[in-house]
Amino acid sequence: MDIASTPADSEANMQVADAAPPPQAPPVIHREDYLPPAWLVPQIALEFALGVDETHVTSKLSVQRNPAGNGSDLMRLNGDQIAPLSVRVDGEAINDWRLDGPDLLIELHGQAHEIEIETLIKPIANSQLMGLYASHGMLCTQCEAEGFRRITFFPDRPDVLSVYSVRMAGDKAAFPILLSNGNCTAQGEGENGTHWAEWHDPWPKPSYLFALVAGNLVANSAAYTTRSGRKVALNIWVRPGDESRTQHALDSLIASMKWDEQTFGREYDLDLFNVVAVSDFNMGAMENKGLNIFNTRYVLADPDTATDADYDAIEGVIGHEYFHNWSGNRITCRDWFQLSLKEGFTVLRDQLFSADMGSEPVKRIEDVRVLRSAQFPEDSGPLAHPIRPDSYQEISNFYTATVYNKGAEVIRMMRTMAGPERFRKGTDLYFERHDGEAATCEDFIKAIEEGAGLDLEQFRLWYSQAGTPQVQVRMAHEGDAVTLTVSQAVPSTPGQAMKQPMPIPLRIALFDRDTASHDGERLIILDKASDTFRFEGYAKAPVLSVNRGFSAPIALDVERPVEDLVFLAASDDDPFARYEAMQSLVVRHLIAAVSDAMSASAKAAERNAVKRAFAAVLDDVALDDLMRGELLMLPPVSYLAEQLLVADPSALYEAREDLKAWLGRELSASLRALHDRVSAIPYSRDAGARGARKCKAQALIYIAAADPAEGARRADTQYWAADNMTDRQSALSVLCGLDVPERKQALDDFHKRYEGNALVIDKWFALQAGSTHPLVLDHIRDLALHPDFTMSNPNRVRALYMSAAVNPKAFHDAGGEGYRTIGELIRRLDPINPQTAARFVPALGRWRRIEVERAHLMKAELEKIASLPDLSRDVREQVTKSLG
Ligand code: 0A1
Ligand code: ZN
Repeated sequence: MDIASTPADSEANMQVADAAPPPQAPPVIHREDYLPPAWLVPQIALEFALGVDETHVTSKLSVQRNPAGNGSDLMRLNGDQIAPLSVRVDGEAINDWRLDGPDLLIELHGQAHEIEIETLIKPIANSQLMGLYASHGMLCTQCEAEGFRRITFFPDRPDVLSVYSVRMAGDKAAFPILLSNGNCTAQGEGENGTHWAEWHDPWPKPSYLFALVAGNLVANSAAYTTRSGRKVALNIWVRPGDESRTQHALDSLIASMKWDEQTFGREYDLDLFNVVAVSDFNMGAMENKGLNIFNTRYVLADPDTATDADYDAIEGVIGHEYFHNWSGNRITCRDWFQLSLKEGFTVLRDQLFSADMGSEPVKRIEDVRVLRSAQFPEDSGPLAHPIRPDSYQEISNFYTATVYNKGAEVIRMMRTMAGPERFRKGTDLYFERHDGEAATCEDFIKAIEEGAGLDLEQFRLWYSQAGTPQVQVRMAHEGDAVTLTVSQAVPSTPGQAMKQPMPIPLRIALFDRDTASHDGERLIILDKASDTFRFEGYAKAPVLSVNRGFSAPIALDVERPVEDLVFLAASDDDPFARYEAMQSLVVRHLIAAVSDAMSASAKAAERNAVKRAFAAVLDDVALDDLMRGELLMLPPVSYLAEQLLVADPSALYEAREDLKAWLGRELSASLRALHDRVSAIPYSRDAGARGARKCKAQALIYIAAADPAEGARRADTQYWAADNMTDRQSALSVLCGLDVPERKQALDDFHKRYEGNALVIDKWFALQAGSTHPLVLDHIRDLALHPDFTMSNPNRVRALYMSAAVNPKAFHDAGGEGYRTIGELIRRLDPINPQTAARFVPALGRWRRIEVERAHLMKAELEKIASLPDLSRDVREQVTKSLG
């Protein structure tokens, strides 16, 4: 559909229609149909008379014909569930406006006009949490992607950039703090206990970056001086009582600002940077210009209530939103198909930042783990799409692991091929060339090509082709030469049956078996369907280490003896490759365990190889504990299932549990010694102590799997002795999976201890719903009826139901109870919060890759959802594609 054009409308002067439009398939929007807007809005002045029940909005737009537009006299102003109270053009009330569905159309004949529109909105009734909504008496906005149109009529598309002036007035007691983008230019007292504030943002921005917050908030503040000497006031705003948990967020913000100056040469551009934490939020956080709005989850932390992983996530998300100031705000997206332009690049930036702040190898492993468990399944299922999609029905459905995480991997490959210095030249050129513009992925690629001196002609396929490339590597050794035969196949995905070969950068090393060393790493680029690479000077067959550092986001099939994997797991000098060798050993063993393809003795030999590799990790004194903890983690069932065309998730789950218990028994002495050693290390936030806690959690898992009584004893001791949430949570997680009396005592204590702290009560729900307890489904049913459960808070919904959906024991229960639970959730949540409801569909959508009996049950749930007449566009799109 032409997103800028104005379809002919015979019903002139139609006023707001109350009746719902007849149900019809939502229109499909195509990337290729992009047209520049006919009208631009260089300036907008907004006035808000604030109230939780009703907020009155007056919007004054200065509009101008777009010289690059199609010359149409019709201006389309998008709306969503709003009605105009009045419309004025150049000061005169007009009534020849009309509605086209939810949008307002106004005919304009001159070159430039002033338009004024009044609307009335009801924040308290806004359960979708898009637009202006109420949360605990506070008012806040969420406008990305298309929320601004729920506040006022506007060309709500990212290529319309405006300078915003905002005035807001409201009851001072209810809303003592009034915030918007940019700088506060004036404020004062009004009548009857009201006050007002005016804000001005000098940087033109699209409507999705508009933000407003009004409420009772307190700030943890600091000052930051940029490298060119600009003094910036920083504030982390939270509800009174939460301020003691904001220091880590503030420290992370300062670190992000410094890092972006040093690493990408990017400096902040306003005198004020506000972050507001809100407990009702659909996503993680939002990069509104100068006024980031965050889910409390990514702001609040102290050792008693937040785990080490929570601390890391806060640092990463604070960095991510801050980095958007350049990759997203100064340069934004021309249209939503270009979402990965800002998201893929910003994820890469936040990954590099976190790596620099902590352990680079551990961060890399964590990022790959997320990619494999969230993005690989997406890429091989019915919702697969390229990082730059070609079409969508509801853009909210495209805030995906593909656009974000694979998007980051694709840009990381450019960086690998260019090297960090040349890559930086490319990003410098991009920022310089497109500053102030709404750009495209193609603009980014061209800037990197020119700035970094790369030829990315064929590489562009990574933007247009979906699916994880399957790469096969075979090594032959003859005389003193090694030949690698490398081939690729990009699988078919919906709408893309045939694929072309893509350039795949592979970092490789050839190890000497005796000295456990290699003669230098090489970068080879496979850009054909199949190719050979020859290396001379190897009298003995070396051990191949390939895709080091996960240099390409691919699935690798390397034929090599199990002994080579044991060797690499113990000796590879690339920490990622070492981790990868461990994972490959486990994956090989578990896939063999659920298939009949291998003899019992061969299976036992593979299992012994896993044990030897684990023993080496436990015994290696040179290894730091953060890395040790990482290497001890077993791959999740979702990743194991990816290896099979059709999987029986319960069989994989059982095999994984069996392996855990067997390793726990076989390595019992070392695991207990590890748990004892790390338990003696006192709490601190330094890497050594964090590593100790990670190992403590892993050791406990294996000990409990092997010997539940010993596991319960140790977990119980750890729970009650804990002086931090990391240890308390890892102990409670183990107790949750055991049928022991200590379980209920600890769970009751946890609830009582943290009553009133929503984020910790979320953990209480998540731990139970994600547990391996035999009665986990009964627990989930009871938790849904718990007085603390509510469908109106996305964090709480995710804590209970997302934990259930990713828990193979609960979700894939043979009787179908797990599928019914998630199906029912989607049906009940859709009318309340469609965006969050739609996020649960992909779990059921994988039915084609699941064994036939379960597949029927999953499909039946999808069909039941599809049969509902009033489904949201969000859920409708995901369900239709999942069934199609
Ligand atoms: N741009 C944000 C993500 C985001 C997208 C949509 C939202 O609507 C509820 C909220 C946030 C980011 O990448 O952080
Ligand atoms: Zn982002």
